[in-house]
Amino acid sequence: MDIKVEDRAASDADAAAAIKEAILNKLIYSVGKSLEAASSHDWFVATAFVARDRIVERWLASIDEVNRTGRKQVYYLSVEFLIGRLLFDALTNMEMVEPTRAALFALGVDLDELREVEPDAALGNGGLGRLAACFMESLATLSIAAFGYGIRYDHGLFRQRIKDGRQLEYPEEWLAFGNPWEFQRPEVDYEIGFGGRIEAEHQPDGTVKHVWLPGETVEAVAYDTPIAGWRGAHINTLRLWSARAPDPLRLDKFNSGDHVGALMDQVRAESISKVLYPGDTTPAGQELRLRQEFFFASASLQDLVLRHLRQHGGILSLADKVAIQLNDTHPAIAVAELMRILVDLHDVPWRDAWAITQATFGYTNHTLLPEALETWPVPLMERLLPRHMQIIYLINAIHLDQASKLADSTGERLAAISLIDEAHGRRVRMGHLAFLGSHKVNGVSRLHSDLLKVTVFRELDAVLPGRITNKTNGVTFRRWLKEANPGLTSLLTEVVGDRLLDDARLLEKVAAVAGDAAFQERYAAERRANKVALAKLVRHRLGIKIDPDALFDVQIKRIHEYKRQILNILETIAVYDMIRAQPMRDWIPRVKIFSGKAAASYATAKLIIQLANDVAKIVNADPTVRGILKVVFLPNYNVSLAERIIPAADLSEQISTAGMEASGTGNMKLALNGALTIGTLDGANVEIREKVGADNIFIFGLTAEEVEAHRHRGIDGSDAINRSAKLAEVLEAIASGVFSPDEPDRYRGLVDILIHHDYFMVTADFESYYEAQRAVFRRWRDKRSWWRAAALNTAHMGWFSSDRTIAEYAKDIWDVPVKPPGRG
Ligand code: GPW
Repeated sequence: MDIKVEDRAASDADAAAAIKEAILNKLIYSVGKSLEAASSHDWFVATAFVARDRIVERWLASIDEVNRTGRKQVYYLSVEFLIGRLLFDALTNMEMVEPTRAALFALGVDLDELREVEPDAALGNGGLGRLAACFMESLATLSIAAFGYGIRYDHGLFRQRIKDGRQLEYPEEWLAFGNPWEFQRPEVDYEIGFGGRIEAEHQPDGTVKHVWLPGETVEAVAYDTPIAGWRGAHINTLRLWSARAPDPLRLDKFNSGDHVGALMDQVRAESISKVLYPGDTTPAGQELRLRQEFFFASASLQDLVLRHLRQHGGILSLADKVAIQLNDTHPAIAVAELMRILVDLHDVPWRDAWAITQATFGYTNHTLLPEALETWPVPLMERLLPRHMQIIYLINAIHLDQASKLADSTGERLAAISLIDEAHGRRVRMGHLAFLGSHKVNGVSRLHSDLLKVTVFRELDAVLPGRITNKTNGVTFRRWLKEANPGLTSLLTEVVGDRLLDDARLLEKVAAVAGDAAFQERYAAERRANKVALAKLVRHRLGIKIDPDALFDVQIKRIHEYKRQILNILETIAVYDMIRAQPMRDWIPRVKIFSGKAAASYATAKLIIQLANDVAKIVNADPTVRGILKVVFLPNYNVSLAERIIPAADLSEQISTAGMEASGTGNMKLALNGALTIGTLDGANVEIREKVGADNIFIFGLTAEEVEAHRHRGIDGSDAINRSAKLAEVLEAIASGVFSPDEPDRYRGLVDILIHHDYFMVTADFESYYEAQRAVFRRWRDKRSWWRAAALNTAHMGWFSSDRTIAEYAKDIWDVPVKPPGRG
């Protein structure tokens, strides 16, 4: 036994020595710096290269294995991949963290400092993009042969600064110092057409062949990033497309002195992959967004079809060897593009092409919000993608013809299921196109999937029953438990064994010790260390001192009216009023932590940010409060900041208007790390409650059904306000300028909305939320009971691993085998 331990120590030392050599080698020969001259960034790049080398060896082996066996490939098409930093993902999954730490230590470098040097790859807005990143990791972990396809934006999600309480947006520059994880593939490029015209060629056999002659072409160039699964068992590729002009410049123009004009075509072409989510409030912005969507959908399809033909010879076997998942409707134009490829380029008869298309695609819906369901004006589609518009019309004609033969068909129903929305100035419904073109359509939580059947896809579900299924979201525990919270993970590993990250369901074993005083003490100690670290970060970034022993009440997510940060702010003010009324009561110290970005064009959301900051300013400076209540708005929320906040959170705010949050995934990350949830019965909260038990979660508010009924009766908030003196007082304070003395009317409009047009049910849910918060306090006073509940949350969250989610997709939608990790 002793010998074995010594052996392991010796081999750890060997591993560290080898990594040290490799890092030095990279620093000198790949970065081109001496030890003395190297900056932290140079050390980061050298270390990343060493990790990458290890990954690349296995990557090539994975690709070889997939080619040899000819097994089915999964393609995940997503306009967003919110990956964040990759260094710890790579080191963790290659099981290199400790030897790398030791190697760097021997070189006088601190791994945790290097970690902070890496910029976040923020190629996504929020939950949808982060889900895609978690899925990529789980796909590799389960040894599924998969590609992620997306866009390599030069500038990801904007950097947020808060000035005088207001959000300012700045361009984000993640590529400024290069990207050590990616491989440019200049030889992998495809022509993407736009505009132009269609020629109909009459064939000898009487059929007509359509040839699209685009008026403009752009090139898509591939950049590949290897994604390592847990324990490095399998490595997949994230292939992101960058736009190039076919001609780098117009030399004739340049030489005639028009130096700027010579670059015009290049600028126009490259604007496609310039920024994530270009503002779409103008027609030009909308057109750019559609160009982005077609650009990456077409490049991805051309690429995967070529790979399929090389591996398997004929196009007719496509659906047997390829599964394509559409991450929301953003890539939905791929349905028409695949039909064009099959029918126009490979002469597949329409009916067969349609069968292949449907068998190949699956579509995931992530929202019920009408304004988020994509539709494109028919004239824009006709101009930009004329052949695709023809194909969409034909798909629609056949679909409506079939539906009209059903017994209960009505004109109203046909209008509802048509690919063309005639009611809002003729628009193509991309959700409908994705639905028709797929064999399975899934929502992202049970409640959401159920609601899909009675709301947006009610009529389509009636005509095409059985297509809608549910796949409740999950998160990768490698990043959101082990990397974000290594201390807690060690403790949990002691309890459940070192296969914890191979099989998250093992966490159930923690339930047996949740009431154990010694375990609770260690659990709480890990939590406290994380809170001390977050307090330090808050102090450093904002100059605000917060008490690590206070209750950290956290709401971190995009700022949106339906997510109801405002409800949280109202409760904050109500508590502030109470503290001022009775300053000497035995208040429980609490810190309200907000973080999140508002869309640049979303005025109300930006006003909510300002209100949070204005309230923070007043409350934090009030001597009567004496630090009992602190309010913190942490700027520039991103994946890396989430990794710092989540392990330090005591209370997780998941308070959206019921029926509006499709799933949520932050709710899962927080509960996994031991925060108790205060939330509505919305999205995945419903399933979280089932798993962790109703006693270990604070549920309040109207249900989705009640919200619906309430809206029917009207959305005026006056009644609710009249019934709650507290709420009336809080609203009056905000409206009269207590928190905006420099501009007393600043929030008058916001309050008016709550009073007269409370679509999001803030006023209706206020009292119930307030009471739930009081229940939180009562529980917090009983620390044994609190830590037991926290540990039970951790114990019962195993089901929310994205490994479980991906295994379900593999079985029910893609029909591909999975190989769980850690078993040879
Ligand atoms: F509107 N989600 C998101 F459905 O982050 F497309 N961005 C989006 O554009 C959309 C959805 C879209 C989120 C949902 O709001 C959230 O509830 C869900 O957990 C997440 O997608 C992943 O499914």
